[in-house]
This record gives sequence, structure tokens and C-alpha cells, in this order.
Amino acid sequence: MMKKIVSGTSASRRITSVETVKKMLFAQQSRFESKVYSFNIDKEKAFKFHLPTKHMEGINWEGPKSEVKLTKEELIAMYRMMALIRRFELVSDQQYKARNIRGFCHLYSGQEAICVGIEHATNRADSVITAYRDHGFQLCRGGSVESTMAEQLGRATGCSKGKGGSMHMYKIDQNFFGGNGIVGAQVPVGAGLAFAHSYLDRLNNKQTKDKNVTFALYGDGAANQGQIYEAFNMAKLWHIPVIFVCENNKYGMGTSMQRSSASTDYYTRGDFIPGIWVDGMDIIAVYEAARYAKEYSQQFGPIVLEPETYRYYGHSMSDPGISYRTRDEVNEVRNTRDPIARLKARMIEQGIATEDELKEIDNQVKEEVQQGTEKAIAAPLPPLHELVEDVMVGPHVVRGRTVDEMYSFSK
Ligand SMILES: Cc1ncc(C[n+]2csc(CCOP(=O)(O)OP(=O)(O)O)c2C)c(N)n1
Ligand SMILES: [Mg+2]
Repeated sequence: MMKKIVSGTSASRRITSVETVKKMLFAQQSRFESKVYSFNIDKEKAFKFHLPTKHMEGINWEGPKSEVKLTKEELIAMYRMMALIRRFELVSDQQYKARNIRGFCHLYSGQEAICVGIEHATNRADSVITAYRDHGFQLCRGGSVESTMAEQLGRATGCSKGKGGSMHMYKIDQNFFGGNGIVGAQVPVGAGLAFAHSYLDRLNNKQTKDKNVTFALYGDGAANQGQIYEAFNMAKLWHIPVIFVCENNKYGMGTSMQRSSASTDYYTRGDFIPGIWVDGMDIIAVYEAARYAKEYSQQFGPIVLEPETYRYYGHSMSDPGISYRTRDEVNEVRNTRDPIARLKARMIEQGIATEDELKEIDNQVKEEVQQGTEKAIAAPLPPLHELVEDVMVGPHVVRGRTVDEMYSFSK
């Protein structure tokens, strides 16, 4: 029997409420009190804006705030998730080098503040779609370490049944639409997801503040593709609630942004839609920029967000990452701008957490990744019939390798 790729229809999808997700996330930290802490953002350093005044008539631009309030639970959850992603990627690197993970594999280390910051500014009814560097979002949207690692290892228990691998993680029940290998292709698809939100929200007479949005992410390399600008155009014409996020990690596939982009100010490249540049290594600034971008998008439609970040590993596992940049450059960023170390320092400095508390979280995360990886390794490979399932919606007859090798499927 052939099964659908997507589990459940939109009507039957189970969307975990923000409250439930927060409870789940914070369950382990329940002993921490919920005091609110204030963080001042140096707006001069953390943000830059592109405001095409000619196209902003009737738009009330408030911009991100310079003071952000967060509870200890929220900060711990942010720290924990960034540490989990960092550890997950370290073990992915080891598993790749041990030849247990095959094929393409793109690691997210260095960029964690982006997916975690966005995740804290959204709820799970908002959609997210990204490129192939997708492990971080899969974990943020509630994917377990076990199912995410199993996917990379090609196991039946993987989030895409072991058939997608590193580049094709999905969590449709939490509105994470992958994991896309064709550079830039996810951007118009993201505009489509946002169009669906605006359509359904209108049918349901939703209030502006309850409307759902889509975060569509792409890289600095992808930013030069024509389809990005086609998506910008349609989104602006139709006031689609989409946040186009250009994750600027300074390099494409072995090419620096200066060599590939005539303008590296990606936040200005929607000439008729506003843009925000944000320091992508500062999770509190990313969170606030994403929060405001969502608020803007709910009212006025598309906006561009450019978090400037850095990737520590090569483009993919087949790229050592030091032929087009120096080891010193990578180390300099790691030592001075690392997003996890920065949040840690701020939390300790403001007396929110002690070094020991954060160390304990690091140890928990290490254990979680270790156990999830062991379970993933022990899981079976997909059964043979999976090879031809999820290919087309049936009933169908699919030809095998020769004319007389036929497979027939029915729903
Ligand atoms: C349409 C298309 N062209 C080329 C490729 C090969 N390719 C894969 S990743 C990549 C570079 C993309 O760089 P960027 O958008 O900056 O993303 P990053 O890898 O830095 O996250 C290229 C050229 C592809 N997958 N799809
Ligand atoms: Mg890039």
C-alpha cells in the first residue's frame, strides 16, 4: 500500500499550541523562577534598516525595540536549543567521517542564533521553510534528536522515513516545510505558504495580531536568483505575510559574497519592500528583529530580514572550508562573535544563570545527543517496498528497472 508523504490534511493536522510547546521546552527547567530580565540592544550596532519611503505610504513603521524583556525560562530554553544544535552538528560531523552518514550533509554550526531566535518569535502555526542547511530548524520545531539523526543515517525511523537524508528534513505537523536542495526554490514556495495563510485567515476572519506568517529562508548565494525577486513582487502586490530571511553567512559554495553579489546589502535588495539587517550572532537582537518582522508582516505584507552570520564548517562535508578563507578568519569569529558564548556571557554577567547551571545544560544536551544517536544507529533500514512509495499519489503502476519489472500500488 502506498502512503502519502504528508501525514494528515490541513484540517486534521495537530498544531501544538505555543503554550504546550513552551511547557514541553521548559519542563526540565521548571525549577527556575520566571523573573523578567531586560536586555538593552545597541540599535546602532545590531540593526540597519532599508525603508523605501515611496512604497511605504500608509505604513506605520515602528521598527524593533531597543529593550527586550525575557524570562529566565525563555533564556535557558534559547541557550539549551543552541547548545543542542551545536552538539548535534558535532556528532553529525563525526558520523559522516565514520562513513555512517552518506551523501550530502550541510552543518549549521555558527548560525544557531537565527533559527532559535526566529523560533522564539513565532508560534508553530506560523510556517517555516528553508534550504538544505536544515537540521537546526528541524530540532527547533520539535524534531527529536533520534528521528533527525536517523534521517541522516538513512534509517526507517528518520523524519522522512530515511529517504530524504540531511537535506530533506520535514516536520509538517508543526508547519516546518523542509529542507530543500534546489538553491532558492524554497523562496517562492514560502510565498505560496504565506498566501495560503492569508487566504485561510481571511476565510476565518482572523484579527491582524492572530494572523499567521511564513519565514522563508535562503542564503547569500541564493540571493542572486531571479525567482527570489519574482516572489518579492507577487508578495508585495498581494500583501502576503511573508518574511524573506537572507541568512548571510558570507559564503556560497566556496565563493565569497563579494565575488558573487554586486550588492552585498541583502536587506536593501527588495527595492519596494523594507528590510532589516540584524547582527545574526546576537540571539536577542535576532529574536527582536524577527518579532517585529512578524508584527509588520501581519499588517503590511512582505519584509526582508538579513541576519549576518558565519558558518564554521565548510559548505558541506566534502568542503574543508579553508581553501577560500583562512583558518584564522574562522577562529577569529569563533573566539569573538560566537552566538552561544555571547548569550552565556550575558546571562552570567546579568546574574541570570551561573556557569555551573549552564555547564549542567551542556552535559544534559551531550547525553541527549549521545542517546538519540545510539538509538538511530540501532534502528533498521527502510524496508525495500519504501523504495517506490511516496513517489506519486496512487493508485499507480510504477515501472522498475526493466520493462517486465512492474510495481502496482493502491491507497
Ligand atoms: C539551482 C541550484 N544551483 C546550484 C546548486 C548547487 N549549490 C548548492 S548550495 C550552493 C551555494 C548556496 O549558497 P548560499 O545560498 O549562500 O547558502 P549556504 O550554503 O551558505 O547556506 C550551490 C551553488 C543547487 N543546489 N541548486
Ligand atoms: Mg551562504
